[in-house]
Amino acid sequence: MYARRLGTALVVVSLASIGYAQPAEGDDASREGGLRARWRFDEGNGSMAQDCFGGFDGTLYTGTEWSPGVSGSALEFVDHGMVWQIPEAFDDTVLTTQALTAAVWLYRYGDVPEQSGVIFDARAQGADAGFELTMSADGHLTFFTIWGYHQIQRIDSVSAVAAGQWAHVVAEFDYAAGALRLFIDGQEDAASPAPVTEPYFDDYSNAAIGNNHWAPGDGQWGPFHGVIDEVRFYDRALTVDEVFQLHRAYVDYGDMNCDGTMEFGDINPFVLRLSNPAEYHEQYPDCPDANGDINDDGVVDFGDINPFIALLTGGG
Ligand SMILES: [Ca+2]
Ligand SMILES: [Ca+2]
Ligand SMILES: [Ca+2]
Repeated sequence: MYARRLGTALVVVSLASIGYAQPAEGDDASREGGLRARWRFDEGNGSMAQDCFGGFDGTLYTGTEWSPGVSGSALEFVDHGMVWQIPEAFDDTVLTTQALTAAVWLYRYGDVPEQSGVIFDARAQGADAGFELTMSADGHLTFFTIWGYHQIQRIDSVSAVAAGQWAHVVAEFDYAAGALRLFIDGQEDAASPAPVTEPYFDDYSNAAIGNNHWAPGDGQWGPFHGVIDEVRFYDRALTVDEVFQLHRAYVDYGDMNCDGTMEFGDINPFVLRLSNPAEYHEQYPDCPDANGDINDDGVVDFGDINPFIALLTGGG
């Protein structure tokens, strides 16, 4: 019934004019105070991953592959894939407020049944300080901070990050509020108390993205097993609304085939996403669900049909 109604509505759309405004990406540092590092992975080739904000450039370990990203290019982390040798000053000089937000886009392959992967690793040698963000084999996130030997404050996500599509993940440590929080696709997923009284930053170990940063020495490889893009760190806890807006800053509303514009070619993919999400993700593996969530309620469903049409016809 819904498909029939949708089909009728889209015939009407085909007679109308098109207007579409590309969302701004939100690069303006003054609007997002506290940004301290940002790895865009947009180089697309070479052996370095530049931090375009803080200058904490990392080196690609042999085997790290460039890949299409949620924005420009990204990096694939399987086997020995890793951005490493991120200068140790990253966490002991820029995160001195004892509050941090890590934000990252992830594309989880989900085909490794028994492996837990590292997203970001800033633990000190000897594990007496630092923090780490990881993902379990079934897609659940874990974020923890360490202060003093083995004094771990940890939070696990309630939800699993879906495999085979892009997801925006944010991990926060908020000293003032005494809380750890995790967000998935702009929505708070988990929160827990964190009565921290000691620094969590380490002062003598490099950081890494996508793998255990000691693996070249100890052989304990822990690849994320997927693609990571747009890694950001802030020296404060972003608000719930800021996390939501940061996620939305990357969304190309209505661009269901991810060709960079919204036009009539997006109608059939939009209908497919509504009627058969699995088939949609098979056909458009690089497209985030959020592109179809036109009304910003966190799901792609029939409530997005009218906003989609409005956007397509320039009325949205
Ligand atoms: Ca990128
Ligand atoms: Ca399109
Ligand atoms: Ca929606």
